Amino acid sequence: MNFDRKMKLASMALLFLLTLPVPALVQAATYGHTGKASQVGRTIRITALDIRFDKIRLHVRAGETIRFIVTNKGQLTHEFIIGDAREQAEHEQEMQKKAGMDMPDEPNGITLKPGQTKTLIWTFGLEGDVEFACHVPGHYSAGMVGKIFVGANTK
Ligand SMILES: [Cu+2]
Repeated sequence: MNFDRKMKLASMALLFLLTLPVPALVQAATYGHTGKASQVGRTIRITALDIRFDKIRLHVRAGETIRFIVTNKGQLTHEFIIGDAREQAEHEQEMQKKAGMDMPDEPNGITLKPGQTKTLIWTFGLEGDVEFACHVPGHYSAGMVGKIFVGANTK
C-alpha cells in the first residue's frame, strides 16, 4: 500500500469516528435520564409525608419510562430525587452545605412545598438498584428514601 492510500484510509477512518454519536456526558448516568412524555409507559403516584414517602419499593424495567406524579401532603418541604447510591450521597452532602435552602428542580429531582404536586418523567438505564429520596437536612437519615429495583427489560 502506498503512502497516499494509507493517508486516505486513515482520514476515512477518522471521518467515520467523527460521525459516531458523542455520548451525552451530562446524562450518562447508568440509572437513567430525563424521559419524553411520548415514551411514558406507566404513571406512578407518590405521596411525600412528614417524614417519609408512602411507597418504599418500586419495580421498573431497564429502559422503561415512568411518569412520577409526586404530591407533598406534609407540613414540610420535601424533595423527590432519583439516583444511585453515589448520586444520593452527593446530593445529601450538597444539601448539608446549603443548610436546608430549597434546591431548584433538576433533571433527576424536584422540590415540593407543602401541598404541591409536580411531575418528573424518567427513563431508567441499566439493571440495578436506584433510590428515590429526600435530602432536606435530617430527612434522608430519618428514612425518607425508597428503593427502585430496575429489572431486566423483558419486552
Ligand atoms: Cu423530606
